[in-house]
Amino acid sequence: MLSKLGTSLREAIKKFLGRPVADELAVKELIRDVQRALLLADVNVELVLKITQLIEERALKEPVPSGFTRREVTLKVLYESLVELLGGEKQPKILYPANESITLMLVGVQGSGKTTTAAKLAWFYKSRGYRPGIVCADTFRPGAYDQLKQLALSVGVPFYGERTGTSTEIALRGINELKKMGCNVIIIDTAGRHKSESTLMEEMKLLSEVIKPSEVILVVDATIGQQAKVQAEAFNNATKIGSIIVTKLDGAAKGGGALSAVVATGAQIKFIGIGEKIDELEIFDPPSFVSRLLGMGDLKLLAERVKEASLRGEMKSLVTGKFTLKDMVQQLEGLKKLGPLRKVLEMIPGFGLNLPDEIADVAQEKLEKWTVMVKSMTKEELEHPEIINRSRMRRIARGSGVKVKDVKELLETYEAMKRMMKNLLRKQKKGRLPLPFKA
Ligand SMILES: Nc1nc2c(ncn2[C@@H]2O[C@H](COP(=O)(O)OP(=O)(O)OP(=O)(O)O)[C@@H](O)[C@H]2O)c(=O)[nH]1
Ligand SMILES: [Mg+2]
Repeated sequence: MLSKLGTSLREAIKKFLGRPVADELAVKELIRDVQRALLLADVNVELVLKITQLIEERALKEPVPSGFTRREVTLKVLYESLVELLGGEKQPKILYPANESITLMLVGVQGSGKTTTAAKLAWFYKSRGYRPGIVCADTFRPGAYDQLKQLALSVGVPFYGERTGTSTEIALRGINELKKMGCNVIIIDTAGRHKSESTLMEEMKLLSEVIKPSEVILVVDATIGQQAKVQAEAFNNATKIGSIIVTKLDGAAKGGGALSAVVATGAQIKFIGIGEKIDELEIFDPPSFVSRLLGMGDLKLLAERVKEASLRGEMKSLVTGKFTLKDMVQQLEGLKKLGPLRKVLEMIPGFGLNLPDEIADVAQEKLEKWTVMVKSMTKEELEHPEIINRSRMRRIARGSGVKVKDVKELLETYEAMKRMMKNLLRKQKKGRLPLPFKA
């Protein structure tokens, strides 16, 4: 699967690891190799430039937490960026409550793999205890009915089709019949062949309006590379695409291009097809996909460890340091760099839960405002915020171009944070504090 891209990325990493130091030169060389690998896999040029520029910046600038090296931070950044390029960490919705009856309508151009995928999906859901059924709503291609019926038989799931008639009526009757038989995942295969592309789109639009499926799934052939974007957009204009299945990733030299192009449209890839056989369908999970691609299962782990270590560093000074107003603003800034604050804090057991919402959700603009306010305070005010009375507040507000209530809010947040720190310290003394603080 994407073996060529995998090989060239692995070679780039090997070369990078062989360098005596991970300096700017080495990072630049790695970036160039990654660029070449992605371009060869037909990833869009602009996309490649954007992502590699980001990798370079982050690899050279991100602080190296103690116990780690620049080399490891660079690999972590490379891993994270590739995951992002392929859709990030968001998990697609695959499983449904058993008491829900869902209909999945597959659409796509001819030969993209809809019929095969319909059978693969039936097999997937059947082996997870669902009761799938398949409807053939392809009335265009002679042989579509028999192909699907045969496949349904081999999977061992109910099939509904009619040799003549209109797709909308057949689909409606099919859904009804299969529901009566107790099916809870109904998969509808549609035509890919048509008089023209516009009549195909019209039929899909009509069909989706009539049967109102739980989800329209676009099936795209990976061998077309970045052209997948055009297809995704065209279908999305006709009927709202819920998610995408990319087929034929086995051996597709342009697979990386297809995946990233689809992701760039904002669509979510649910499954990938990796062969002609019925069980050659996989849930698409960018983190594990990238780990496998790079041939380093532990890269994901490394990324997490680096993140945790920098977090620990930030948190430690937050908890143990003399906690002034200035510290608070600086620390919050530091934490924010590691990711969305709430998410970062959630990673620390026992911390996320206690955190007041106003701190966890603090927006970037607010932090910037706070930074300016802190700069308008005197040294004395910073060390002893309790002396900040109304007139001092007015002066600080004027000096930093904010309202008095903003200054008040900063002070209140500081108080809340300080209280929480005290609690944490107390717990730490009692030895009840979770791991990150003990280090
Ligand atoms: N290697 C490989 N072949 C696949 C995969 N998925 C589908 N195919 C093959 O692609 C060809 C076309 O698949 P179909 O499922 O008939 O495609 P379709 O979209 O239904 O085509 P039309 O009904 O003509 O629109 C078949 O030979 C399948 O075996 C895959 O993941 N890997
Ligand atoms: Mg078909």
